Amino acid sequence: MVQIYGHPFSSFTWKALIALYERGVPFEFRMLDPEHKENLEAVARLAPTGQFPVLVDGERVVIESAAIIEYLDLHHGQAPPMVPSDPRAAIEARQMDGVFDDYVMAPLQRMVAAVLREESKRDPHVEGEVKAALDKSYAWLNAWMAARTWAANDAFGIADCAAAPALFYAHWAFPIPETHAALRAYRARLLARPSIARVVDDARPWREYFPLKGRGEPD
Ligand SMILES: N[C@@H](CCC(=O)N[C@@H](CS)C(=O)NCC(=O)O)C(=O)O
Repeated sequence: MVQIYGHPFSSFTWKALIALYERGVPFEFRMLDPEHKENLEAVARLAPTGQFPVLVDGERVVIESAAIIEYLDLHHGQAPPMVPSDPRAAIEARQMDGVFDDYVMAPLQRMVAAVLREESKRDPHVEGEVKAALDKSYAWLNAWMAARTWAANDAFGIADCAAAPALFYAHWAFPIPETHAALRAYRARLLARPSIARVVDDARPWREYFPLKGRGEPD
């Protein structure tokens, strides 16, 4: 059976889990926490900088959430592929996967890293720079989503797997303005999807550990 190393509160673990649930793939979850040192050691060995999720399928190891999703498309599950098999349509899917990872999740991770640093070593410019980046991303995504249900190709796919955790956590820390109705409606649509409701619910016990909690409402 496929094994997935990750943590239920981790955004990139969500991305892989959503694809696993969407495609109905049975898997064994390998928890990354201090009680499971053997899992931490495995990930430190398998991923270049110990980042997760990591998928293990027999002898095969796949790192990077997007690569894991593409691997599942090819080898496991029954649903339509998360990345369309038509290479022309796949461009939009990969484009939007990158947009959510790089222009929503990455700035948020930068902010999380900044506040986890001890106070005397914090860079005072990070918050303003992250907010400016997210303001631009939110405005662009609001226009992109104006006539769309899902982020790419009119079908649920890899871009939505990336969007769900990115918009969930980003909105919690830097609320999406009410004027961005299309983007807010898209986030609500994502949260109503069963695969995504499941990862959100499974992560509830760790909410108090979100370093940016208290700035907005998660849902
Ligand atoms: N590009 C990677 C990003 C993975 C990533 O940033 N994972 C976070 C958890 S959400 C992580 O490993 N954090 C721990 C660390 O950076 O040491 C992917 O798509 O899988």
